[in-house]
Amino acid sequence: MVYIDKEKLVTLFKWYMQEVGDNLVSVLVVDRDGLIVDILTKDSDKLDEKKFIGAFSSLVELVLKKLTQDFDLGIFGAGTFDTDKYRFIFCESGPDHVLVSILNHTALVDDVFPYTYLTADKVARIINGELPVSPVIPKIKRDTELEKIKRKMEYYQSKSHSPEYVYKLSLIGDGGVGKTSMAQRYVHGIFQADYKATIGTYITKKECEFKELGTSVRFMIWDLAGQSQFERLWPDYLTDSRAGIIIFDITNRETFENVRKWYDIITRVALPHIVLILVGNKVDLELSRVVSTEEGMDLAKELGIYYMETSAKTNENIDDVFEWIALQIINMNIEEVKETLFDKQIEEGSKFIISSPQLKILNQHFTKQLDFCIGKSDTKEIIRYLDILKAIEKKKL
Ligand SMILES: Nc1nc2c(ncn2[C@@H]2O[C@H](COP(=O)(O)OP(=O)(O)OP(=O)(O)O)[C@@H](O)[C@H]2O)c(=O)[nH]1
Ligand SMILES: [Mg+2]
Repeated sequence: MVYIDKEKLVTLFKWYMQEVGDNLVSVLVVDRDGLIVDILTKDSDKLDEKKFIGAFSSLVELVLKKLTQDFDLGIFGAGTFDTDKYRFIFCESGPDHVLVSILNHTALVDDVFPYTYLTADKVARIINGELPVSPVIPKIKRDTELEKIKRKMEYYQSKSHSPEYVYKLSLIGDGGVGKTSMAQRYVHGIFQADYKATIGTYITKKECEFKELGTSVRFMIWDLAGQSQFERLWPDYLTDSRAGIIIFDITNRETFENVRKWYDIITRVALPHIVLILVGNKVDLELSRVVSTEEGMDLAKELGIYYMETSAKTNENIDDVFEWIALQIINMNIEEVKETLFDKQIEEGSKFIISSPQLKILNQHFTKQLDFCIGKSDTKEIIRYLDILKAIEKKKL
């Protein structure tokens, strides 16, 4: 019998209920035979919990049996079931458990589903017990078109990069390409060989620090479930992404062919000027490679983004991918400052606030970026930065 942190499960259920609101009457985790592992019921003192469970457990068991048959065929992810009073959402939560959400029958499941999957993924991780899991459920915005435009306007008017700001970074690509492995490698420094498909999305945080620059970029990493059964949730989870890593598996051509689809999905809902990078993962499996580096580069060029190759298994280039994104974010935000400094230098000959070590570091980073340059215009931009830095340096000396 595995130990399950029930306290954490209940805290998670509470968050889930809070985010979904009054329509969510009860949350249960059951095993595949329909036996209840844990339950939280709204206003449990008002409702007689035992009676409540009694009334539902046979129904839960019945529906589960049906779903489990499908599950054996490998197609069970989630299902809904309506009675005249309630709506049930069944959502697979790891190999042995199912999250059952009981809602008022008037509830709109489309609004609830993004939270359900997120909760189910966290339940699976809590039961698995290998890694720390936060029981916090973030707000998931489902905007109207007008709200979207409003927020884009706000974005354009927003101030430059601040280390306090948390950037939403989404990891996308087909199921099994290594998104979760990449996130876990980067955040927790581990690699797991067994494949556990992500349910909904898996969220972690990490700060990418640049000591020499005296700044850092904080990421909230949204690792998306790539399997197609989660398709209708993708736009909700990807909304407002500031950066994205599109991943394919260099040993699986189909995942490469779907890159364009992922590019379209994310650019439709992300913030303008999203920082994107294409990544070919699993380079440790060189003998099974079916997509060449050139093909990866060509596609990236076509999409106007950068390309890198990684291995979550051997940790090759993993930190670099995230660092590269962080630097792009910094670059986008310091461009204005740099230009002002440059103009000042020409017009007034005034002193610069930029320090020599900072100058050196910026130089190194821009030079390093030349290695990853794809489009001609990008190269021009970076050379321009380098020229500005050179001019600053000359003036300082
Ligand atoms: N050899 C090798 N295997 C990898 C690498 N990255 C991931 N894997 C394996 O590939 C499988 C799938 O990895 P995941 O990270 O779970 O894939 P995912 O993209 O998150 O999949 P979904 O959650 O279904 O979208 C697992 O068995 C991993 O161990 C890699 O760089 N090299
Ligand atoms: Mg995953």
